[in-house]
Amino acid sequence: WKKMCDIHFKGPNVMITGTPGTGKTTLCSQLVEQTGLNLISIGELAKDNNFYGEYDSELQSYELDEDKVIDEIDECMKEGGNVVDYHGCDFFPERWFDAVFVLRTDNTVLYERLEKRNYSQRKIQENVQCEIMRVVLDEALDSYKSEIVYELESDTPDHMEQNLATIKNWIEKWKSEHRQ
Ligand code: DAT
Repeated sequence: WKKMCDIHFKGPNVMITGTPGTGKTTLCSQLVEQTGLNLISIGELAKDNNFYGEYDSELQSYELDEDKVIDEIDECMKEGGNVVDYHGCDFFPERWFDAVFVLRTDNTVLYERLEKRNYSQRKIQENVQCEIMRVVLDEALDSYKSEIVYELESDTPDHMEQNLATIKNWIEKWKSEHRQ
């Protein structure tokens, strides 16, 4: 009985994280289309519900009201079967996730992607620095057991295809191990 309760009955919860521009949105949209899992984009959720705190002039963006985000999606996460897309991962309850995939991109490639977004030079530099310093990967490794953290290279369309296949395989394996 205890074991049954520990299992997310709709499937695993998967986190897709990485510096802005590494390909989370693109990957997640294909992943949910191909697996039927439920997409939770934390950025969209915050925008739709105005889950914002103070304006951070350094980062040129609003701080996220993390408590409101957690309250809003906790029930859904308890049931399982979700793909969560966000550029940070340290404030979520550790128990939510069965796997955390961290997308990584070469600095030159990332720079070019962010330039196309009309970000200011400062914001581009900050994000590229964040990627060089592997901030999000370290955050994932500090917040979750290393066995569930996977680093995926996301520089080219071929990488995107490979990453999709890797994550889909991981989901199938999880389901077979949990008899779903
Ligand atoms: P994120 O959601 O992490 O900010 P995105 O999915 O919006 O990133 O991708 C940013 C841009 O880069 C978008 O134009 C698609 C492109 N891109 C992302 N991953 C890629 C990859 N592996 N190969 C080629 N282009 C990619």
